[in-house]
Amino acid sequence: MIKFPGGGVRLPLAALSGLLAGFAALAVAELVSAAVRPESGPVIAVGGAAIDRTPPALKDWAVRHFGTDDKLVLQLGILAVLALLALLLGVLALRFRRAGAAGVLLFGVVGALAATGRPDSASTADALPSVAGALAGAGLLYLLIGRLSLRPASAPDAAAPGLVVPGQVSGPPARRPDGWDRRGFVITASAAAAASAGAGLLGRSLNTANGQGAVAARGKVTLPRPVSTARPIPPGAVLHTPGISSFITPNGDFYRVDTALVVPKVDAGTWRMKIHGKGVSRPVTLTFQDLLERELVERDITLTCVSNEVGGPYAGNARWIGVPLAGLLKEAGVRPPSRGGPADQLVARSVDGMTIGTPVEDLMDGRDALLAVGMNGRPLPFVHGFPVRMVVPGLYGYVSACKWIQDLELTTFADYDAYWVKRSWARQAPIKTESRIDTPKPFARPKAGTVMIAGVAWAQHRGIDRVEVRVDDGPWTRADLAAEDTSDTWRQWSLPWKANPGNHTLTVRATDRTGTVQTEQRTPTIPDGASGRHSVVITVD
Ligand SMILES: Nc1nc2c(c(=O)[nH]1)N[C@H]1C(S)=C(S)[C@@H](COP(=O)(O)O)O[C@H]1N2
Ligand SMILES: [Mo]
Repeated sequence: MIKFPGGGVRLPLAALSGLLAGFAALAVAELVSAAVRPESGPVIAVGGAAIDRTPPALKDWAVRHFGTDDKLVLQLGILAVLALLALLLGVLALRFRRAGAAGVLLFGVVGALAATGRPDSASTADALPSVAGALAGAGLLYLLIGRLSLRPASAPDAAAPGLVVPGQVSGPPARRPDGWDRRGFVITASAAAAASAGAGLLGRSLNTANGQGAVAARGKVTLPRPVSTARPIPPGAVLHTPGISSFITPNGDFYRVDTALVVPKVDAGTWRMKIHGKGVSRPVTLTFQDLLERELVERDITLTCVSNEVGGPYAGNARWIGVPLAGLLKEAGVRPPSRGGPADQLVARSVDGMTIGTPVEDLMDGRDALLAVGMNGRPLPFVHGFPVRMVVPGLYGYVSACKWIQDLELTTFADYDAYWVKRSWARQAPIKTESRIDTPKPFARPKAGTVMIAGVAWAQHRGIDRVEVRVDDGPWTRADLAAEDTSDTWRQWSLPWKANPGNHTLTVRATDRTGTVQTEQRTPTIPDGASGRHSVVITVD
């Protein structure tokens, strides 16, 4: 048991010192990160490292349960753990002053290792924010604990209280138990808190200012009119059943799945993308302007995440504007494997170090694989990959839809495993035929009578041929299918149902145009997407 001589108020003050030291460390790191690399402070670094190392099953669970909030939850979690450890280090420092300060330094090392170990880390300078922060924090803790240390009382011949042997009658205390520098502590603590707040705020605003150039550049982008516009959406393709997913997903409602704790703010004015690698006879480097000056096409394509559970929300349909990727690859001299090309994988690399590998054969088989620059009539939103991302009909996002692209490399699946493949997801992953009941919602309590069952079904690039619904163990009944926009988009469906009172299970299944019926075999999302049928249990009153 560690003893704290003259504990009392000094114990909570020591804990407070720990907290202040932690706060100072993070604030200084924030400020330094603005100079080294925007938004590269220790919490982001540790969070990023945690994301990279999270077992796939846990990450998948986090994505499912917190959705887009998973990153906020992670950062709040890290902050909570740090606060707790800071409190403990403060208390420890009261007894072992040097060890407490050294503990703060140790966290700096963890932050530095995390920062330099991230896939997008290019230099050891990424360790600077953590190191500087830790030095400031450790120094402050040492100083504050010094103020809390008991000063020798006026009697110079006093013995330390620890030397009193049990059984011996102790004389008057050699030090006054509260003989510490109250005034000094209050002054140091308040000055440090104020300085940290100042450094933190300054760092924050510098970091924000760093992104302003990119925001301004995006604001100035005017997308040229596509040479090939999307066919107008057929009137019968959009149902207006209340509760059904809107046919086109507005940008603000579009699902977001990525590993970026901080959304990259890429400046379109300085953006460059290289196409190079195996079988590339004419490597190219393109600017954003180069892309806008090419012939742009506009296509409706439904994107789906491999982490989407049966019935889950991670699918969205948008009208994309972009450069056909096949044409660019051909100009670079790339041939698909079926025409003797040596590369069977295109690896897209993003500014945040993500790598996504796509079969070259799929990219060049005539489907609308795009280097997208626009989403629903606007330049890509930052969260969806501004300035340039890939969109490939028929493939899950993790093998096709790299956001914030900065490099395209032709290679082989044998030679290179992309980010998610290293984390036990499949190398190749076409989207599985799926259907979802949007309405009624699970555990809804509609009134007896006619109830509209409705939802969406997708089998991108194959197309949906039929959707059927079953109530309890009854027969499969064909739902009314909305008109098809393209085989690359989802299809809405609905079925009016005469509902009798009681509990009912509604189940849906889709059949795609290859004749494949959505399997009832349940598989998890790992390694290549969930399968099974979506059911909803409701009570009819
Ligand atoms: N740079 C980068 N691109 C990425 C990812 C990522 O983590 N980083 N995630 C991929 C995954 S798993 C999916 S499903 C899609 C999602 O795109 P969205 O967030 O625009 O819906 O982006 C893909 N592109
Ligand atoms: Mo995904």
